[in-house]
Amino acid sequence: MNKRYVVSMALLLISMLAGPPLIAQDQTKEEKTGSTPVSSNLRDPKPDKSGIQAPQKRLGLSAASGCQTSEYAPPQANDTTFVTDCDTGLDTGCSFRSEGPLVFNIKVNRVVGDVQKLKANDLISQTATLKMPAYDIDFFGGGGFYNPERDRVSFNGHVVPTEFLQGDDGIWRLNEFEVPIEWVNFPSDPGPSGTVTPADNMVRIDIDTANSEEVWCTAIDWGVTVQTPLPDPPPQGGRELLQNSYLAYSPSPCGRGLGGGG
Ligand SMILES: [Ca+2]
Ligand SMILES: [Ca+2]
Ligand SMILES: [Ca+2]
Repeated sequence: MNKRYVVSMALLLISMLAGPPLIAQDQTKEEKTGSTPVSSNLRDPKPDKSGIQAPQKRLGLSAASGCQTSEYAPPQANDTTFVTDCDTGLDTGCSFRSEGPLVFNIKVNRVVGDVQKLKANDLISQTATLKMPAYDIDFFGGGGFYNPERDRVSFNGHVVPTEFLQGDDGIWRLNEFEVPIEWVNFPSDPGPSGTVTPADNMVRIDIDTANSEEVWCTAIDWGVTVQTPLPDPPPQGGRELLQNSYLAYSPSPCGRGLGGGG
């Protein structure tokens, strides 16, 4: 047995033990996932003509989580935090422009009275915070072939100051926008024996505003508006103003001494 024969037998044995080449496995994987891999991030894949939905269309955690479709749980609602988790424009699956705009309503059920007066006396925050988890915002996508994803956010008809949703390919991102407190619709005072009718606050997302062709899709899980809670106890000289202006409606039974003198 010569030396060359031993070496070639050894090489044959090694190649048999190593199994099929890794490259072949990767190709098989890519063929299964379809034409354009999402990771290329040139554009979002659309549902094909057979009605089979693109991977992004199937959002959602377990059924046990109700309307929650992102990993961000909505905050607990209270008398300064107003939450909408289920609405027609929410939990839609990744939606393109022709499936939008995404519109949902945050109901505010707290009467505050004269916002300008409260603001002038530092008894209410200057701004409210609008929060929402947004899915798959390809803010840096397009690879030079298409404009990146620009989804415009409006609150009660006003475009929010920073205008667009932020995020990245294939992930949820919690977005926050500061809006002037005057943009928030509060319910009107129903009087001492009346019932508060919650005020509608409309959030609208115009999808993929930077491309003429439909390139990008997105989804929203929930929306929230938050105001800074009123000071408790009210500052010097503030109590009378609060009693006159910040009405008695409070779902919490603990009573903060803000009763509207009914
Ligand atoms: Ca994407
Ligand atoms: Ca997208
Ligand atoms: Ca939801």
